[in-house]
Amino acid sequence: MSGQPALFEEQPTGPGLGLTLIRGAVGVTAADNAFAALRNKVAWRQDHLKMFGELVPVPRLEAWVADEGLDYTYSGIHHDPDPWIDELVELRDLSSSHTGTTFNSVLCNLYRDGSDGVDWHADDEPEFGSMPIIASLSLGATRRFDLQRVDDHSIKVELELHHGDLVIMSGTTQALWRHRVPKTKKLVGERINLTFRNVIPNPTVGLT
Ligand SMILES: O=C(O)CCC(=O)C(=O)O
Ligand SMILES: [Mn+2]
Repeated sequence: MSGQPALFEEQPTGPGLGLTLIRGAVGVTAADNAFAALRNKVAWRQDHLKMFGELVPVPRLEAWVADEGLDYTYSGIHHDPDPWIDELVELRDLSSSHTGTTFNSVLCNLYRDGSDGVDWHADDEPEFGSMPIIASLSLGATRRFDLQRVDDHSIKVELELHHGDLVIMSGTTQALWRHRVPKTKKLVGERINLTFRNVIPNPTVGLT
């Protein structure tokens, strides 16, 4: 035995789906340490969504960490980024080594229990470009991750994401598919998910 974590690569397929799943991209001990550090150090905050004129809390805690000067709107709110911390830099660079691309930002989600989740959506904001490569790293409790074609909900992929698994979404995944982490009645512990993204800075900035 080499002591290296076992890497199992899976490639779920579907029309227009660009998805690679690397099981155990982060080994168990490193994933345990990363979870504990991020749980403590990330400035987790509760955001709210406006629904039918009322502000409702989103069912998870979030943080947006990025290079200085980038900004982003999520959950309907415009955010200035929090600064990078060492553990996120390390996981960002590990994710980059799997995609062969660089990331200048990460959206961090903390699902406290089964009543937290994220509803159907695509990460298709214009600031990510038309065919974004997004690397999504899971730490902590196992949760389901569902994808379905936007134009035909019967075309779907359902995955269980475990501690240390890395999902890479690319190509037309954000344009033609949507994804979610469903709430569950099962007793589940805390889960942290990091989605590394590359924000293309506003191209008009600096132009005269
Ligand atoms: O928690 C996950 O696995 C997915 C999170 C997600 O889709 C997002 O942050 O945009
Ligand atoms: Mn997403």
